[in-house]
Amino acid sequence: MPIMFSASMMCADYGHLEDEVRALEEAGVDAFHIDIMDGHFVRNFGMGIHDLRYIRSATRKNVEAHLMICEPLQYIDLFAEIGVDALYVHPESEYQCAATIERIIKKGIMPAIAINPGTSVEQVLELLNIVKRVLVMSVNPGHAGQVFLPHIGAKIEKLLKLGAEYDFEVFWDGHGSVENVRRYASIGVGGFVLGTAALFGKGRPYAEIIRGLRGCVK
Ligand code: S6P
Ligand code: MG
Repeated sequence: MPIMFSASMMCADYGHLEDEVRALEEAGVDAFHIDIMDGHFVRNFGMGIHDLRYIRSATRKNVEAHLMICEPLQYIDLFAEIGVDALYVHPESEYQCAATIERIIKKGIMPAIAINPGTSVEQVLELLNIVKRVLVMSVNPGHAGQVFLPHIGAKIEKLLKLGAEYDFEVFWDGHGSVENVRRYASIGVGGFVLGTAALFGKGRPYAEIIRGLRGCVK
């Protein structure tokens, strides 16, 4: 399976969002990653519904929303109406995460969880039965441009072993550097969210960067 690269749009240049979407599409990113934050679940305000709606209207590529918000169940229908392809919810964000995942499945959206550096595989084990993707946060959620926490390597290895048994893919979010992409793609991580570590603000064309990343995961 080819490795999937998602562009973390909170790192994009908002003064030229349309150009950014076009350039990233032409560069060959597989999906647009939209970080939605509510100022409670994480101490930041990331992207909002208007950003998501615009990016959805601007591309035919997959659009995935990473919900860093408290109690996301009440908003799943809204995200379905906007037309997202995948939804990542945090099990830490509500008591009945399985019910939220059920709702996501019912709406025909790819069900996925994102797990914080402080959350163990054992804490989310039952949810692995009903999700198709697990996004491992290698930084605490809320901000781009952080240093990654190496202890998540052991969690990734555990999840990769369980992936075949439970039928889900393992993706990476947070400091997706060239080095981390090379290393973790080689052991089975199927996709990476790319922010400032590898893709944005580098002063090089996105197409050249994505070509380089694809070259290093062959
Ligand atoms: C963090 C968010 C991420 C970041 C992305 C930034 O809360 O979920 O999607 O935007 O990981 O990447 P980088 O390379 O700047 O750490
Ligand atoms: Mg994210």
